[in-house]
Amino acid sequence: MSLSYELLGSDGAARRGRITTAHGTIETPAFMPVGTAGTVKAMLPQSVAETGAEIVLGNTFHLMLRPGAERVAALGGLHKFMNWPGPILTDSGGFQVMSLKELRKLDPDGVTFRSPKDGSQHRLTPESSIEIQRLLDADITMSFDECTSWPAEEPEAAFSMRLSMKWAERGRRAFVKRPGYGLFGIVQGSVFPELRAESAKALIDIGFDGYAVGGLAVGEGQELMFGTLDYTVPMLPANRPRYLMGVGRPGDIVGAVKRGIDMFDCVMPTRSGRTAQGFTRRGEINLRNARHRDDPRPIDEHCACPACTHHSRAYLHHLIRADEILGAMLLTWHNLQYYQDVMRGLRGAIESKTLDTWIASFERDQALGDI
Ligand code: PRF
Ligand code: ZN
Repeated sequence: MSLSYELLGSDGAARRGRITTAHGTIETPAFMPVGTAGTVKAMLPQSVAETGAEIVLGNTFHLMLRPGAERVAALGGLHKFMNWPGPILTDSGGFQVMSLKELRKLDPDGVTFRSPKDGSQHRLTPESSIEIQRLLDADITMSFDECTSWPAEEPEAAFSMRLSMKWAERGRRAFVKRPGYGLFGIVQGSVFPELRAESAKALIDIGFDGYAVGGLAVGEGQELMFGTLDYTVPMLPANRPRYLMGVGRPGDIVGAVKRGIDMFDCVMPTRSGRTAQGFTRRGEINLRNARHRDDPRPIDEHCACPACTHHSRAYLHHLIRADEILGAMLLTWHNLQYYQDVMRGLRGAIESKTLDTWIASFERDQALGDI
């Protein structure tokens, strides 16, 4: 038996579910903090768990280069290595390699690239990506794909999507089935309905334990992203989890949950936490801004995170201006707490079938702005 998905309830297209993996369960809709290099930056693993996160994401690309997948395997796998006992999903590397631009070369069999760290040459194929993710001991392995760049003409998007589908099939064959572990396929096809349909069908024919929607949040904007989800998500099997890759801001997540997505990951809360950007019920704030200099209030009086329970905006502003590490730590914690609070709110609203009123209230608060 691979990992399992249980549909617990629904409100419109939105789903309340539970994924059971080898390392524990994940209540969905879920947000996965990004732990690219075996760490959710600036957070202890137990602090990540305290925010309510039940699964973190790791990256094939970064970990194969440093410290190396074989080394992680010899040390007992990524859970033990980073002291995160819960579920881990790893991205397959293709998306990260693409950002190298001139340092990579794509061919029908895979991607050759140079390490941005030391210039050494490496290669990823559908099979080697799956093998690396097995060595890392990922509960959820992602298919090796090409994220079609934006904007793309239809022929180019079709070629790219069909390559990803061939790779998905090769990955499925290379994947070693183990109880509680699973492999997800990734739907591509840019913003073309016929291509998304062809991609979804190809993946469903191969058969995966979950289905991701890739190739979005790459510059197309929220309206086109939601439009693509409107026709793509209904093509995916109802008895499998659905994951929207690399999304997003709180408003993007809320809109995608409404459209039937179960899982998300994004660097936004963690990266922003290191650049003074805070996410709140009242929208986004920049703690570097001088308006916070003399403010004794917390970021959000309703937030249970350490930044909000023990510290003023004035203190956080000071830490950030002084480039103190604690500033990044506290703001990262707050942002992850806020994201998990949003997910908890969404799960509760789906359970009670009050998602529309919950979303209306969420949008009203966001529009009010910080006070
Ligand atoms: N493919 C993979 N990882 C991803 C994406 C994708 O399309 C995206 C798109 N937003 C983020 N991360 N493998
Ligand atoms: Zn807080």
